[in-house]
Amino acid sequence: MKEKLEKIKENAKESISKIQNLQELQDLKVKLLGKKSELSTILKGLGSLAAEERPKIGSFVNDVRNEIESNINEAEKRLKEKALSQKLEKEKIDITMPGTKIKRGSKHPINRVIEEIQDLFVSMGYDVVDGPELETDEFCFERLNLPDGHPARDMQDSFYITSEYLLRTQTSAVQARTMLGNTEKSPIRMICTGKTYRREDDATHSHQFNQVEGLVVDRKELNVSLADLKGTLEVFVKKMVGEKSELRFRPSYFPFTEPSYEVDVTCFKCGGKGCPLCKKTGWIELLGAGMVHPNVLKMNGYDPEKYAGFAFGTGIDRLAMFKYGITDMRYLYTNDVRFLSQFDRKDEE
Ligand code: FA5
Repeated sequence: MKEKLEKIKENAKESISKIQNLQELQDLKVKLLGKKSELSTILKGLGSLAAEERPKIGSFVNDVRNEIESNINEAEKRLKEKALSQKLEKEKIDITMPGTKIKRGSKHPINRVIEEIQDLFVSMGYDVVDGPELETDEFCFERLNLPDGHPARDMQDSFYITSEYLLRTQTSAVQARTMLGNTEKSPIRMICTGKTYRREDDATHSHQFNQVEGLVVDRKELNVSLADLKGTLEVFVKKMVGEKSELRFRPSYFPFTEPSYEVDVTCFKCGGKGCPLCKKTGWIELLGAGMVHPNVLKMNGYDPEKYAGFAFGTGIDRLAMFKYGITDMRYLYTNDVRFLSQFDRKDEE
């Protein structure tokens, strides 16, 4: 019997040493130590042995069992380590490989300029107000002293949706809305930035563009004057285009202001010497402005005997062109990443 057990032990040792994976080891364990194994059969048969043989053989069977178990445990440990190192080898990461660059978006130059304008005027105590892009003829023209048939309507080629509704041609529409909406008729100091639309399309004109409108209305005795308008526009333009730029007020015509001016600024390219961009004049037209027309005050609920105001408006796209030296307005709307990425975190530099 002892020989038989010795043989079982030796065979088990050899089989265990040949095992290559944990599943095979598990199957072998069942075969060697399970209920149907040779060892279990011997244990079950101990009762038929002579009484003096039984303890000796019993203890030998246990020794063999312990040894097989310890061989299995060792093999298990070895195979687990092997499996782990195989897994690590397979999942190895080359930390010296260059990473994938994640491209970051950037603020659109128009939005940068809008934010800068809003910050400046808020710091001077202005409110930032909004108005609809789909506007009525009433607010875009009539309440701005431009009745139906007025020749100045031809100055802005409009996109009419119906005979009553159009895509606003100017943010001046928000002037009328603000005055009319202010039921308390308290002083107004507001700017409005937003999209505007006209039937135009070339290097300096887009069918969709952005304007900023400014409006100040206060009691007449406070002397809201052209000097205030001039001072305000000087701060505005110098901040946006550069401290060295000078302003020139040219008498002009807008139906909603009287007197009206077009405001030119020294050419950002040649500094006023004259170049092809400014058509050798040294000046570039930037803004429309003037004192709010008494008719506009009256039509929108302010008594022109008691109130006075000034208004100004300019194209934000044109400001962005000056600020960043962009030569064609259409670049601003083609969404070309090669163009847009040049403005990546420009103002953080
Ligand atoms: C006006 O729109 C007046 N509402 C401005 C104003 C406001 C005058 C308050 C007086 C008081 P104008 O049509 O000139 O004015 O346009 C103002 C600016 O908008 C222009 O100087 C230009 O910068 C910009 N602009 C006009 N048309 C276009 C266009 N098609 N594409 C891009 N910018 C444009």
